[in-house]
Amino acid sequence: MNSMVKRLSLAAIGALVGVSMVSADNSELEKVMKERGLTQQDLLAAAKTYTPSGGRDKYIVFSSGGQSGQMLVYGVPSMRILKYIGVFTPEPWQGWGYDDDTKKILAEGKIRGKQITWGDTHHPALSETNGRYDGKWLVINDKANPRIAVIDLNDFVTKQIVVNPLFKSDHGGAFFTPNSEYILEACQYAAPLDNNWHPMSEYKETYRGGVTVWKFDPKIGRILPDKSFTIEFPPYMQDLSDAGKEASYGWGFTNSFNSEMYTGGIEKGLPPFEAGCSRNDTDFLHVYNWKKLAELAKDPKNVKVINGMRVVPIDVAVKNNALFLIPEPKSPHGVDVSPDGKYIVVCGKLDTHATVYSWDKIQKAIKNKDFVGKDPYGIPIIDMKKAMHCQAELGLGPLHNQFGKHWKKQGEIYTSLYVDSQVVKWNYLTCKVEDRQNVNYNIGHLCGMEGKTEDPQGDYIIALNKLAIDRFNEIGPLHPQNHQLIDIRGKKMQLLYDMPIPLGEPHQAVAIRASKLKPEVRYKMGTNPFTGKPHRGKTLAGQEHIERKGNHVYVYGTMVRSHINPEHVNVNLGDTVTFYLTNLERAEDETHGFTVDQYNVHASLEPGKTVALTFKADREGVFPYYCTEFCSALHLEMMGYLLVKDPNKHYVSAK
Ligand code: K7E
Ligand code: RUQ
Ligand code: CUA
Repeated sequence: MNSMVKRLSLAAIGALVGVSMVSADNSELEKVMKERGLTQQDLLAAAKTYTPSGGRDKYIVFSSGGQSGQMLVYGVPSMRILKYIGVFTPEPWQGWGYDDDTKKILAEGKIRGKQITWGDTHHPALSETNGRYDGKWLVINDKANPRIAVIDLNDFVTKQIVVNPLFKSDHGGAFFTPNSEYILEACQYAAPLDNNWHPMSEYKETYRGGVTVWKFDPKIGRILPDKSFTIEFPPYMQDLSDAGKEASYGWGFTNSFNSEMYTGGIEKGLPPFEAGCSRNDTDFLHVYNWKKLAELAKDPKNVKVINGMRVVPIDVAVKNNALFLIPEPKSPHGVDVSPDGKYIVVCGKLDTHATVYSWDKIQKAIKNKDFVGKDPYGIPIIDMKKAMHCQAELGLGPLHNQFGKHWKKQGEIYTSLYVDSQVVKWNYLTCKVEDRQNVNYNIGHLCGMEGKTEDPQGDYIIALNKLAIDRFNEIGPLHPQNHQLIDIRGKKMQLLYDMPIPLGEPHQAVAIRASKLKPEVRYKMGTNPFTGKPHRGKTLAGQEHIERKGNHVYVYGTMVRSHINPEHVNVNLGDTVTFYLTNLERAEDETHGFTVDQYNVHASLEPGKTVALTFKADREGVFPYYCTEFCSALHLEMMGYLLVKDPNKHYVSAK
């Protein structure tokens, strides 16, 4: 270890950790530092992230859970994981996918009749009012099975899943427009928008990309599919998107790669996709006026309806000056609009630059018709030189951007470099690089504190790294991902903390000030969280009973420390059984869980919640049911029996 550790002045440590220390503490601190090999820098980092018991975080991060199809929630700067949210995938603790009401939400995500039980979540977005996070709703996309889910930040529960009826994969969403009027969802891999077979040889004629503009009602927090539409794009492969704001309000920006419209085919002796897709020096940034297109889409003359969704064809968008292309360096990935909407920053995986476009210049170019031609689909291509503000030489593999607090005067922006494994701080007004921070390793997205809103908070950047390699204890060939917290308050960035993410690849995360979130701690008694209304099975103390309607037995039950009422339920083999259960607790965090052994049902009953569990009593026998949360000293006594009797069998009494 270095000599700095050994000979660290005690006064310096005191100053560092911000306490005046008595000498006994000093020797203790020195001892710990020595034992654990900690440097002065480490102590400072610890002091910046350590949160004493009962402490709170300044920011809350909502991270994609990648292939888990879930989301995770953690605090900053402590980097403590607070919650997993079941979204596209069953999550047993929350009963997500194991009780009737959550099964219904998961079933909304069926694609052409098939229940899909996994998701590849990429991009979460928080609802906005005037371009600022309002802390009400959270949405996330599933790339593999193009769907958008809506999560209610009143209880952090998924309330809606909407399937894109046209795309076969999506990537460049979900992104809210500045007043949460719409959610943008861009296609990724071009495919026929209908559900029919079309050969690869007809790629240019029948394969398409696009952006679905989902109408969102911020009052009720639901996507309204009937009021949504899709803008047809050529069969370039669309990538990330961002919504314009302030100066560029009403417009959307979506990157694409494969402007070659390459279709591959090694079996035909053609180069593989990755070679064929990146032959051109430039790809296209799609610039479209969603506001105007939303108006146009109201007239049936302007749309074709495919799989029940209105689609604005390319020629209609072009004719109405609502769709343009701008060349961008090849293989672009992230596109991020500055807080005032005046600049659009594009990063290309195969280019060492970030390209800054000026919205002013784009508008002028459109007005003066500074086009270099049209693409094969008739979309005007804006002259790149006329639209560009500057280019910054950043390094290898720039992917994504986030804005800092001093964006306005100093153009403060942070960009991830995938190949170089760095975060670069630079100035998007001058295109000058200011600082670099190595990360471990191969960063994808980075997450600023409200760093993509009109009001970036600065403070921290989180590097969302793809590889952890040697950062943690060995746990076999599959490593966790590594989220690294970086302090950006000083002139130089300082790496503070490594957090392993063992859930899936969290492509993107969004952070909000914790003070903006006001979640409930209990439901109004007997609530169905998915309707917000009293549950059909709501049962209060004294109302417990069992009802039979034909072959269906309904149990109206309650749970409260430390009793399940009723305690015995007798049914016949082959009956359908529905347990309605209400948690009568008012005390914070007095959650009960409920299962019937061997029947694959489970529910989480937070205070005030009513759940429904329906299953077929298809096996004879005696099945204990019990509370699955250790809720009191008499928790193990919180149980009962389901007795399933075969009515056609003659039982001999044992007595
Ligand atoms: Cu860069 Cu899907 Cu946003 Cu992964 S994407 S990193
Ligand atoms: S026990 S009901 Cu092993 Cu303490 Cu958990
Ligand atoms: Cu209720 Cu254990």
